[in-house]
Amino acid sequence: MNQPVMAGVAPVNPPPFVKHRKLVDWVADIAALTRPDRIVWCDGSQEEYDRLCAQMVEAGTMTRLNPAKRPNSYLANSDPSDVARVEDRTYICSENAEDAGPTNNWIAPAQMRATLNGLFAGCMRGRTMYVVPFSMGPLGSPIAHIGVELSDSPYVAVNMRIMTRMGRAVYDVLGTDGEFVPCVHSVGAPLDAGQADVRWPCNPTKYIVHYPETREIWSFGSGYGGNALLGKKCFALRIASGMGRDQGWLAEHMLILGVESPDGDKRYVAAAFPSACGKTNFAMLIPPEGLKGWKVTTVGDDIAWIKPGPDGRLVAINPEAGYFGVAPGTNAQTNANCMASLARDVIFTNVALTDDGDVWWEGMTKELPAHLIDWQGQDWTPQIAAETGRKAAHPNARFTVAATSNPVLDEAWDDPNGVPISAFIFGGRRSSTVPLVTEARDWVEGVYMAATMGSETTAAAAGQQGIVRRDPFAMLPFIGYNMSDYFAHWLRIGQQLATSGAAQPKIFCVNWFRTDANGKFVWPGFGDNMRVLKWMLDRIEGRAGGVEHVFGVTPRHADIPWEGLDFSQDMYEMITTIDRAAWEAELKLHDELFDKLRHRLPADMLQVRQALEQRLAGS
Ligand code: O2Y
Ligand code: MN
Repeated sequence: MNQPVMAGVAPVNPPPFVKHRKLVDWVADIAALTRPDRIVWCDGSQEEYDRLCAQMVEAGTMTRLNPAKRPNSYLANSDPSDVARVEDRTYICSENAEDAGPTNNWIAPAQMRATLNGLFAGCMRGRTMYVVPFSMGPLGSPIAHIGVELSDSPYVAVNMRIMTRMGRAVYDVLGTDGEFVPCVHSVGAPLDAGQADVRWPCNPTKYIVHYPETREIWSFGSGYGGNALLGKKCFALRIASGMGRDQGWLAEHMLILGVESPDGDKRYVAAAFPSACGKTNFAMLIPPEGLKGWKVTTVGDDIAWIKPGPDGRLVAINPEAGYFGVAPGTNAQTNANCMASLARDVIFTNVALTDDGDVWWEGMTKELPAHLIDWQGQDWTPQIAAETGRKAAHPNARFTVAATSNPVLDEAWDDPNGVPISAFIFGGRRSSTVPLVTEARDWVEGVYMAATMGSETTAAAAGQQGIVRRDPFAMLPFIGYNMSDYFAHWLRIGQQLATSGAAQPKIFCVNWFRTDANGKFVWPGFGDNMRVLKWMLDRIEGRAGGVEHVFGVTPRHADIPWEGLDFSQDMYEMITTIDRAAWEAELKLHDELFDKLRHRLPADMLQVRQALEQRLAGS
């Protein structure tokens, strides 16, 4: 495809398999603005991946790990200022501020475009601009959508190859005029002629910007994770949530797992938990010995796109093709399947390097290594750690690995038709108040439960840690429009299911994190969460009992399968009792949330709140 050459601008030179005029013109426009030295059209091949990794090893961005220990794997260490998503620099730039809503940062699109035009002008000088075509979801699936990321980071290009279906086949799906979401990314560190590069270029000024009406993403200044791999949080959640609202589907911060009973009955559930609350562990759960014969398989560990299928039922795909999981705390006990996934072909970011060329992070082994190079390139020993509190790995250190490395990958994970969803699970991290598990009595009550979820801030977002915040649907940092409209959209989806006669998935709320008087977790969690999952499946089949309380329906001790676990009635009460005073205080916090969201808040939410208060008063 011919493209006029502009003086001083790298030639666009699209390869013959690119037949999309609008795409080529857009690449030319962005090159004219950002002025890269060269443009590389990624084909997604192994050869290209190996070449870019070798280039980054040469540049000092990555270290190749000992192939005898960790074949075909790398360690990247970021700049210490660029280690997590930057929520305070993330914007939803809708024309109307009210459409972004009170939970999002908003700047008028024209003003933001003026700012970004200034920042992006010449920002790729001295660098290569990679054209990264990707499909979110199985190629050609009716549930999938396409994006193209232009980035001056080879780290982004190789991570996108793992995290998405990236490469040449995407152009075949795009054809001459297919739709794609344009994503522009720069680390914001142009190089003058002859200027030496740094290991991890980035810019102290950061902007992660979404234009929902034109469905564009612009990211400046960060090379890390969700800020830079634009298919993930930016596209698959913030932009896609708006597409879902307009087109009648859901883009959710949810894992998807398959559960198969010993009799071979299989169901799929989708579960939303706040960032770094063990979603990957739940998605790869190994049932305990006592529940032999049960099998859990992974469709996805972080994001679900859910659409009504041909028969009206909700079906889901994982739009991603890999996992960008938190390393610290992952070990053979907490997640053996994940550890097996990480045996080879991994990019680690911000973990520590062992003396024999392998990786280590806090919680990986009980025994501490005698010596490491920490995530900032400094010597680390257990003594240094004890004296200074310095971590070997950053708490938000990550691994990037292909879904196909997961030993319990579901057979339908790549099915373009998606998998039918039988239940939604919403989980917060609460040390008190919220019971281990509660079933909503109906869809509206379930939406209320999800809307009022509370959780603690984590290392996944830069800023303060350990503060409880409301995190509706675990979507607070990821919703691309007004949160109240999002609640209304969920209510609408429920109504549509009801009127179409398709079964509404049941909605459950879980809390693995209640603590005892000493602040210790009471529930063992991890594989034992299978016990709760089994109760949910039995409820779906109408086979299990429970007790109704102010908030919904919770199993009695006798309703949970306890084979192989000594968990007394007293302990169970500790994590399931409804404390009236705590709930009265909780309702006040719900009011604070609803007050913030009052402008477009659906009346249903206030009605459920009212009913809850009345039940509490009568309890
Ligand atoms: O810090 C980052 O950029 C990664 S955040 C992340 C990565 C994978 C899955 N979920 C999350 C999240 O913050 O929810
Ligand atoms: Mn997440």
